[in-house]
Amino acid sequence: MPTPKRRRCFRGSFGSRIDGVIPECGGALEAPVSSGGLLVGDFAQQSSSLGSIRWLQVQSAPDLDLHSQLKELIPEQQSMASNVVVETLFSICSLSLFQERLKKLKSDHGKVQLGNITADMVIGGMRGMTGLLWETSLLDPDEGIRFRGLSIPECQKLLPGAKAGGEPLPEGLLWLLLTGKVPNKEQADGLSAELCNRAKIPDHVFKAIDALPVAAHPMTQFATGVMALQVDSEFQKAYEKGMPKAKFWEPTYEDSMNLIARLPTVASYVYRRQISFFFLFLSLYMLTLLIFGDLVAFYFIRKKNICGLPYVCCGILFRIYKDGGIIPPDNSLDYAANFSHMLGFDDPKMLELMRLYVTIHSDHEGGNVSAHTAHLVGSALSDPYLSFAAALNGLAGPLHGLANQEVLLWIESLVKEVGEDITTDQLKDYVWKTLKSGKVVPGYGHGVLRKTDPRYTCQREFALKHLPDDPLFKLVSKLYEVVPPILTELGKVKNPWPNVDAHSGVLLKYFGLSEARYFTVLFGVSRSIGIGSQLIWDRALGLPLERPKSVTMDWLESYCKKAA
Ligand code: AMX
Repeated sequence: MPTPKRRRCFRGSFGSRIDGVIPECGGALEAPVSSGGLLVGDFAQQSSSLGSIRWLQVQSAPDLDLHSQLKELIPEQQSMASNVVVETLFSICSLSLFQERLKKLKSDHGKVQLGNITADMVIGGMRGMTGLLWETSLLDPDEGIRFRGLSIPECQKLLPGAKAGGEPLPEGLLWLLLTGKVPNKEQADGLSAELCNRAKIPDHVFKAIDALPVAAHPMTQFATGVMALQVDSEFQKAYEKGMPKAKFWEPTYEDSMNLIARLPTVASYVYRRQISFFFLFLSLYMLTLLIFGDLVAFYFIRKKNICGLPYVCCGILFRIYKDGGIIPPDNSLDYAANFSHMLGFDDPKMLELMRLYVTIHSDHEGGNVSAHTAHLVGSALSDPYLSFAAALNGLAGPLHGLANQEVLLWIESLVKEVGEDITTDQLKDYVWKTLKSGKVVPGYGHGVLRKTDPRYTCQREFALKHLPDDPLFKLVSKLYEVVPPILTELGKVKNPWPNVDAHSGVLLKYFGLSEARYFTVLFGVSRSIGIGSQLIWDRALGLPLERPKSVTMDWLESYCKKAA
């Protein structure tokens, strides 16, 4: 294999150079992106707020595929660091540096305190308690997410798009999350092709989904599909046969890549089998009309007797939403475009939206419910399918991923109640009514963020570019003015600003994807990219079983009394 052209620079927490050949480590973000594998964008990754590591992002060498790049990064000898040869290897091999760093961190600084754990934190859902390693992304309360050091605007600028200046390809982000390097277009395209090749779904997966009623929530259907995919887990097979710990990452890589590749097909199957209740009702009426005549049909509908034969017939006739049947993949398309195509949306702007959507929803550091769940379950050496299915069940909660569904339903009920031409006062009344009824304003607030979510901002920019006159977009913009002051006035909300979910629904609806109950599935497909990448690193770094300590109220009370 030819030696890759690559330049790297690592700096340890103490400013010392660990490896690399670039003396001028503070390079330019503005460097033009070129194809061909030379360094395109050397720039210092923003150091974490803890000031741990600065890692220069470099474009990947063109002559290595993703697996080879990872294989080069991840040595097989993680657990043999005392061996001199391996130590030498560590010094030239970047992932070895991570492993060595981790070991050194533990041995040199294992006792350093990262903050005080207060009783508030224990009672309050562990907010602000640093307790997880998550390599792929880091969330700053004010600035928002950085994927391997890159902010969303930087990703939009540096990651390859389907066309020049277009939205980033999620394949590029996957590459970035896994390797820490910005891929070139050729590498991103190669990864698209690899994901296509991995996207074959065994028939039992569809049968498992079909066993559920079509009215089951799409997230239930989706998680069922993921559990059915687990039958093919490479990790489980390899673990049953027996493999050294240093090898764990390899079948985890296979499973994660297969999972990411297969999810769009499973998710679009779930979408295409959704019944539109309007169509169901219409079909029921028409069929009953056909069989029993006008009056009987009227009787059925009045009595809402939609069980039995008419229901089954209509279910068969209209079980597929948009009556298009299952759309096969188009392997000439990239990951997000193919997903959109399989859902039934081929408008080039919708394809761009899907690229942006999948990219920005992919990862949000490790503490959020879905990411943390996957990390926790994976720490028991449950394979990526099991870990990700668990994550999906967390994502399906209304305070987390289901918020995108809630936002559109909330906006639609507002429009139904007041109309699209709504005054600011009417909007304020509606928000207060929501709060007074004991509900949260969906799409606003966050467990970590304290400013407007940059994922909201980039969707807003997309809307300003592609659908500036859409009435629902205008309504979303108006809500941006009205909601934060009201939430601030409540006095208890720590972040009155919109999050990612406040915007996504109206964009999807604009392009025809209007079934709000389905939205969280899209979020789930995207989240597999971050979760899958981190699971590979969890196993590569040999991270242990997660097992925090819990206490009882009695224990906490008596401890606090003694401490006072
Ligand atoms: N509307 C009404 N009340 C809100 C609120 C909102 N949007 N956001 C926070 N609050 C309330 C909380 O319910 C809490 O009330 P309580 O003390 O009576 O229980 C109080 O303000 C303090 O909460 P917080 O510390 O500001 O937030 P948190 O970390 O406890 O919760 C979140 C964060 C996201 C669950 C919350 O802001 C919320 O419920 N938002 C609406 C749902 C939503 O949009 N979720 C999506 C988040 C992003 C994602 O994961 N996809």
